[in-house]
Amino acid sequence: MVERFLENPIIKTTDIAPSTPGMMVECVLNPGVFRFKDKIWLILRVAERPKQREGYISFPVMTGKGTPEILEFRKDDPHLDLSDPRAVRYEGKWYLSTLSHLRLMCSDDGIHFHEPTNFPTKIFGLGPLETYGIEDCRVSVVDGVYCLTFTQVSEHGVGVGLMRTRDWITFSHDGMIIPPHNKDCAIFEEQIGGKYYCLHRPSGVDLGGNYIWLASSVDLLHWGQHTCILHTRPGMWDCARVGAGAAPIKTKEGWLEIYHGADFNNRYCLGAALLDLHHPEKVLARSVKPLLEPVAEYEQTGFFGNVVFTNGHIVSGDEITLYYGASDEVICGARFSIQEILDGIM
Ligand code: MAN
Repeated sequence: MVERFLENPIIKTTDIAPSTPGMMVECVLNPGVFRFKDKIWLILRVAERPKQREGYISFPVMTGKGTPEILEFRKDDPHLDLSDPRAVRYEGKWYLSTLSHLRLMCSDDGIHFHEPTNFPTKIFGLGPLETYGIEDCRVSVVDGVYCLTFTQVSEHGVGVGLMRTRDWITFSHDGMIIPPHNKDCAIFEEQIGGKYYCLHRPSGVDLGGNYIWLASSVDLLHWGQHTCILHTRPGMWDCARVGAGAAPIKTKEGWLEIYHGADFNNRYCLGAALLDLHHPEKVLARSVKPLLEPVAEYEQTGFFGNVVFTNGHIVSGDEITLYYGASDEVICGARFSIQEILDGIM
């Protein structure tokens, strides 16, 4: 049912120049995807840290002034916890082991990507809510405007930021639209009953769980009427956490959402959910088995193995071209038929 690109992985860390001298690109992952000027564009997440010294762990954090500062700890320091490669915990305080920014690339064929000229290609975290970086950007086109929702990370927590642009040259910075702990926010590309809608994912709670929620808004900035619509499922591939991918795809059967689910071993797969066209809080169907599982070598081995994660796709007729991060280290592509997905879940 899934056809992976033969060229996978299509973007690797060695294809990407570090943002500043002295940095190493550790991961390129989780791209948002959009069409613009007759090309296919990715807004990828580039995760960097300095070249590592033997016996030490070092990583950058952004200062409020927008310049990176390097923190370094001895690996044998008893106050240090490095049990998750994505995080650093020192004396009870959490940091990320890499600092992420967003990077633009474009392509004529959707397979071979290059950095465009005449566009600002790097978007860095700014201000106190983005000192640990910005991640996993979704791009929805709403009323002809590209709406970028992305994860803002800082010592204050993880929340959803919004930027908007028409031309990818000037951006409005609309700040945090959903406060911590929250991520995986995808805005629907059409209004339903005169309102905008989004999917989002609160997390890190003791009561409840990592579930997908729906919210509505009249201006894309202020979100309310929050409704929990999709839970994790005990014993299944999405038992520990679920989160939306990119903007839901409108089909005659309903809104088709490709989402990620993880189990308690942090194995990330992708599945589909179908939401009612007029009442998107109603989940009509959902994948029993994943649509995409980490089975290829590049999906099982890397910075954080056994992960396939998506937040971007292009739709053309019945075909979804899905872009995804594999093992949190490289970018891949795969094609699906919408009809086959619908037939498989209904
Ligand atoms: C998080 C996400 C992604 C990442 C996965 C797997 O849930 O925010 O950034 O790809 O974990 O590590």
